[in-house]
Amino acid sequence: MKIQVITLFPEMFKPVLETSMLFKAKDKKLVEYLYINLRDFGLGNRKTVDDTPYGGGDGMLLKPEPLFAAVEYAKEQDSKAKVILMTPRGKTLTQAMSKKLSKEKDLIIICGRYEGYDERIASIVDEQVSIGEYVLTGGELPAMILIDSVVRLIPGVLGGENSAEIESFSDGKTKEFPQYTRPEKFKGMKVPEVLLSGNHGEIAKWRKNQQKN
Ligand code: 6GU
Repeated sequence: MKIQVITLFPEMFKPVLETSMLFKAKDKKLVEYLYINLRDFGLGNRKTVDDTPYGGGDGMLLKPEPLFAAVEYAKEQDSKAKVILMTPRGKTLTQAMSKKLSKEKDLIIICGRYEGYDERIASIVDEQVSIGEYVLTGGELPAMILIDSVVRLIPGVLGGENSAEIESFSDGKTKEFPQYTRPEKFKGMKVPEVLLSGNHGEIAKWRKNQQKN
């Protein structure tokens, strides 16, 4: 999967996407991250990307021309990619959405910034996505969250786990059961007896029961 990110702050992504599983996914060539700096599509000598809102109001909005030009550039690399706009006004990201997106061939993700963007960008976007009921300063952190949740579902990314195991949590509602590792006793807290029993039937029953709480 090729993921192109349109942002004014490409440097925010590298520490996150170049670490741990997200880096391993790239290293295994299961995913490719490309950053498109919106500033490069800014207008005039000053590479302007924002302007004041019609009708008045606080703050600046991302202008349509640089946004359209950046998306057109990304589409030239990848005409079939799905275009996603990160915005607090979008549909809230769910595990089901991530699963669907993980089956896409490629993605183009636009990060909103400042106080907003010119609404006309919506006309060339396939989906508007939010990550929850709160407002952040920009779409960069939400984009990284979306990328993390999508990339881990690409077959081969989570090497050690089998897909059935991933599947069982993939509705996003079924909680993971609590787990323990050595030592058996730590600061007076003991690992539940059933997990030490070797009785696989009882262990499975206990885990299922724990997921209901
Ligand atoms: Cl996608 N963007 C911003 N700026 N704030 C958010 C968000 C997105 N999702 C939740 N809050």
